Amino acid sequence: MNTYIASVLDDLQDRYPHQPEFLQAAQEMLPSLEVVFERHPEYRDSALLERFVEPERAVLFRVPWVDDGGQVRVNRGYRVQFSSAIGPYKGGLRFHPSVTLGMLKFLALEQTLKNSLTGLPIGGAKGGADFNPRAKSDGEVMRFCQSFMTELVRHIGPRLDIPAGDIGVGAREIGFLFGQYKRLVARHEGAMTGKGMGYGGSQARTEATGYGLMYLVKTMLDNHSLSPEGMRAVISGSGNVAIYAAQKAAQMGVHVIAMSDSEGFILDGEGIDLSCIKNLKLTERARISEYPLRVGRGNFHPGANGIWQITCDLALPCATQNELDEAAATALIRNGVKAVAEGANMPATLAASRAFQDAGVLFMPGKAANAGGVAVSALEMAQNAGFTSWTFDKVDRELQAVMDRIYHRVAHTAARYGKAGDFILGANVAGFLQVADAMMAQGVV
Ligand code: NDP
Ligand code: 2IT
Repeated sequence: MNTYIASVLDDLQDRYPHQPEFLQAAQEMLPSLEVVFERHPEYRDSALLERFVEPERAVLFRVPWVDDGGQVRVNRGYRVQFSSAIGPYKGGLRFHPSVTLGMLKFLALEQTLKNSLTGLPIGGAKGGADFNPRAKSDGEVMRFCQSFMTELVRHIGPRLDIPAGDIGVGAREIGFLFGQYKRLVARHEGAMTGKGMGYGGSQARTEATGYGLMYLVKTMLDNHSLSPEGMRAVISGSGNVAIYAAQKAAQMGVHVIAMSDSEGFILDGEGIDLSCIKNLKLTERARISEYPLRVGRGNFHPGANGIWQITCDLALPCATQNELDEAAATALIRNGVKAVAEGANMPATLAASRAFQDAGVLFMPGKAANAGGVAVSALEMAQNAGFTSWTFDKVDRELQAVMDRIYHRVAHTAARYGKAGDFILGANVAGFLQVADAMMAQGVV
């Protein structure tokens, strides 16, 4: 590795030893940029990489709230505003007990390059709290969201920073958060995306990440003389991304035979009954283990990671980071997987993604594959700013066009830098170049 990049990575390791996910994301990203720094010595002269790897701003705040028993609880809330080089800060909020500043720095760094890849004018951010919405009443979730927004409101706005959903933040949470935002600023404005259709949301935002993932997978397969039709797919997770990836996959003739949640996976050789999954996970907030009882077929297996032992053509990790390790990758390769595309952010470990590439398996990293969600968020911002709303078909067409452009941008960049087929390098370089050029144009800020 080039000594400049190695020294920036070493510095990060010394400074942030307690932020393993952030270091992992930097280790995946920075080596790809070697080819860029060889061609652009001026970047180094202006310490571009040292500036790029530090968030422009990160806020950390306490979130006090009262549970149904009258007890006062305290969580930690965050917003990491990583880069505003190409547009206002944009990225989701995650509510999960595992959330830390380091995790959100990794997600905000990924988001910065992802948002750049969409070709839309959005910078990168991420936020959230170590709050677990599971098993909380609607009233408790509402009070938590109101307290969280009472602080966050100082840091966001339609031209400043526009949060959205992520793990643990869906339609219910966005509604409560937006309601409190509106009450505090006394304006109905597009400071959040993923809003409900009746109050400023966009058609197709709910479906966008999963649908976009499958649009990009289809383009990738088409460009390698393959077709999704008739393929068997395994999709981890059963949340927003996984459900709509499964729905679009089924529409494309893919047989989705397995899905999961954090406790285990279901295998149904006849094809997953998605209406049952939607009822269980979205409406009832129940466990996926109930699926076999409800539909009268399929089996539940405890342990989420076992899903990667299933023989399939297409593997779509759509749950969380580091859910697919090297052993899982080896099993998938041995069982003949043809393509892997990340619906989640960094679900494959570094060793797993290298194993796929070494074995000649098509591998598309999350910052390209799951960019459809934030792309439609940007379209929601455009609709809000224009006081208008577009039809489902219009948004869906735009989404398909964005995903098609992303695939070609990633593939062409990899080829242009002498690494045809290396979509990790293609995505990192293509995403970085636009941010870097914007930073150079704006001086030392
Ligand atoms: P949801 O909260 O809707 O669903 C998350 C799913 O992943 C659930 O099935 C959950 O299981 C499972 N899961 C969560 N944590 C773990 C864990 N530690 N181990 C195993 N399984 C886990 O989130 P989303 O579908 O929105 O997000 C999924 C992934 O996609 C995340 O990586 C997110 O960052 C990424 N993403 C999301 C976008 C969006 O628009 N929502 C856009 C782009 C990427 P359980 O029900 O048991 O908790
Ligand atoms: O990881 C992601 O891209 C998201 N959670 C969506 C972000 C957004 O602003 O729509």
